[in-house]
Amino acid sequence: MNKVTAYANANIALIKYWGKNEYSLNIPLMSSLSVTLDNLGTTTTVELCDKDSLFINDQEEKDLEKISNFLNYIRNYFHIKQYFLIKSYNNIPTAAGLASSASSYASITLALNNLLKLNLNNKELSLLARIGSASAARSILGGFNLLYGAKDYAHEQAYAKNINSNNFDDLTILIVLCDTKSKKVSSSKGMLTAKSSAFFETFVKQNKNDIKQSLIAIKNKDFISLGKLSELSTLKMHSVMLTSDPCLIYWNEKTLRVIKKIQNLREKYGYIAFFSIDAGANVKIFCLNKTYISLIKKELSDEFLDTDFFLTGIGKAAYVQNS
Ligand code: 2P0
Repeated sequence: MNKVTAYANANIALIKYWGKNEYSLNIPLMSSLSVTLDNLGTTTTVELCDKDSLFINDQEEKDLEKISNFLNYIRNYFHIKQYFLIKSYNNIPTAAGLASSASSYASITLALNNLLKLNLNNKELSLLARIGSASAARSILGGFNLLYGAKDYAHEQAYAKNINSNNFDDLTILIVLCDTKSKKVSSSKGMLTAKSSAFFETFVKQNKNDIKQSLIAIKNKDFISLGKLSELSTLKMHSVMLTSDPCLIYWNEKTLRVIKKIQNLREKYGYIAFFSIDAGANVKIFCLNKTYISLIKKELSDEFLDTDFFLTGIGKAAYVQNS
């Protein structure tokens, strides 16, 4: 076997993390709670080669720093000497705050696990994927996941664990594409200045309770509580970004108009949806089921002409396609 292909879905955190306690190992300073998306992600083929190279959607990557750090970690940790040719295909825009790095590194991790016969279990896969990109730790798994993080955590403690979420099987997600270009400041770079915000400490301090309350809401199928906690987590994270030095603004005008539209629709129809925004301009809208999402999509399409949408739901764990 000299080539392995694996697929992983992207994920969106309902309770966000922003900031790391250790940057080379990507250990998050706080926990995050995410949903794995359905059919939106990355297919990666890995094969042995005489040097490392990475192609994303058939384009060779010139900046190999992130992938080299990851592959060097694997070579050191597992005492191997091989180099790799990695070809990834995203069916979502790359580096636009749509979690393409999560699905990329989860798929690369799984493909390497198979190619090198590492026989890692889910916890070990999640730990390893996190070295590539912290959010990738969550894309190894399907459904709802909790990625542990804290300011004193060591490598072995920061992995993602699946949470029972049968209550929300019908959760439907509409992604409104407000900007598909790659962002100017990556999440990794943006997080480096998080501590400069006066609000950062409060954001970190509230994380434990945000996670606890969200887990209770999921258990009780309490869509409104989960939505309120999730929206607030997004707004708290973006407040930190806005008040960091230098100031980080990932939103654009359309982002704000979509937020306002959701608020207006809630006034009209009740609490039928909530939003989430990552390190990018795109807005993800969560609905309890398909009925309301169709209504929301129609309202948004009527107002935001020439806008593309992705409709998705709860996705499955990463898997090997062929080897
Ligand atoms: C999250 N984000 O919890 C937060 C919210 C973006 C905003 O995880 O530097 O993929 O590659 O480890 O973890 C995206 O950043 O960054 C992310 P790196 P990561 O989903």
